[in-house]
Amino acid sequence: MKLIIGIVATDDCNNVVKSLIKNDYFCTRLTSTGGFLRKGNTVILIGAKATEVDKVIKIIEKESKTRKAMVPSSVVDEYGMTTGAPIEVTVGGATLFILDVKKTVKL
Ligand code: 2BA
Repeated sequence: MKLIIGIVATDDCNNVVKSLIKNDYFCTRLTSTGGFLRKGNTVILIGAKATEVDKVIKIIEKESKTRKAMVPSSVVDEYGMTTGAPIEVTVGGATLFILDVKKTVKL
């Protein structure tokens, strides 16, 4: 058993979750905030068999779009980055962490 922790843009979350459910995967969504941009994003937890991990990754990949985001001047100033002008960064599609699960219990 594996735990897939996916961080996705909130705009993509509904499509990712819909597609996971349609394909018979169980998932949990947690509202979260990016540490750097401090914009809302969503963490999706998916418990799946090790043999299913690649299929889950494909579903998330298909539904998550990369996008450009501006780093606000306040963040640029706070972290003392470059000239203090706003910076454009590429965000997403998704950041995934895949962990081994020792035991799963549903009571
Ligand atoms: P944020 O931390 O708000 O980061 C948003 C985007 O800002 C990142 O996109 C990246 O392009 C840029 N960025 C982040 N930290 C930076 C830094 N120290 N210097 C320069 N640019 C930086 P993504 O890499 O696609 O990350 C999207 C979101 O996924 C992140 O939002 C964060 O919530 C999460 N994330 C990404 N990598 C992570 C990691 N290694 N551990 C935990 N969370 C992660």
